[in-house]
Amino acid sequence: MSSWPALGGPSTKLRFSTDLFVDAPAKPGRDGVTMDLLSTLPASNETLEPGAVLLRCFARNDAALIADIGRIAAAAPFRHMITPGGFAMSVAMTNCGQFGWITDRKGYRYSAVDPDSGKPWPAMPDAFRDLAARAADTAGFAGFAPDSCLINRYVAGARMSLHQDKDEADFAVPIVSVSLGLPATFLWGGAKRNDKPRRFRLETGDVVVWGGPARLNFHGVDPVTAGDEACRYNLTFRKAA
Ligand SMILES: O=C(O)CCC(=O)C(=O)O
Ligand SMILES: [Mn+2]
Repeated sequence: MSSWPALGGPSTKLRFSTDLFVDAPAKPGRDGVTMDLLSTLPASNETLEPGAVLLRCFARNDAALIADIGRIAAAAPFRHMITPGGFAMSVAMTNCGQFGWITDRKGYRYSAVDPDSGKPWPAMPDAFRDLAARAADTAGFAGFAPDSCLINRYVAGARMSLHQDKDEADFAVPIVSVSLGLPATFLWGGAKRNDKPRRFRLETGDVVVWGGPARLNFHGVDPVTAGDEACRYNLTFRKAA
């Protein structure tokens, strides 16, 4: 990723505990008992611009996906990674798949092992892989086979500033981004950092896919607001190598 601004101040001033919500039980989402109305919403596709599509209500199995996140986090706990500039990110992160995205004082990169444990990242669940491939296909990118899934956890106040995803080997391969839990406001910018971003509200089950001419567009997330769920999760599927 490109330059991340200071979010939480120097790492010694980390404000979020790394173990918050790791064991929080998954609440029913759009496919759950308490949200029957939402589960009847039709899926719809919205083109943000050529190469970028918002698939609303695409992931119907959000509660099952959140349960999978819990299992992954039990093996590779969420942590607030440190930017090369020495600041803790407000978003807590973990990964699954062959490669995981990491940042520390040495820079942004992919790693085949979790630096906290020295072990490989947990395997990517088949349900994750299938969802990502179906979403990419629906958006017009057939044959997407991610080798990496970054899992972001946003508690209230956590945000992600405008950035490009550019640590991957091949920008011809698209990105699939799945929203789960609390809603969020997604910032969709342009090819240049100072292009004014448009804002889209993302709800649990919504998926954004971008590739082709939009592959390097700037994007980010406004501070998440507290709500009925403990937090927001985002799954970012990419082909790292
Ligand atoms: O949380 C999101 O919706 C976006 C996450 C993202 O852009 C990233 O992790 O690179
Ligand atoms: Mn990104």
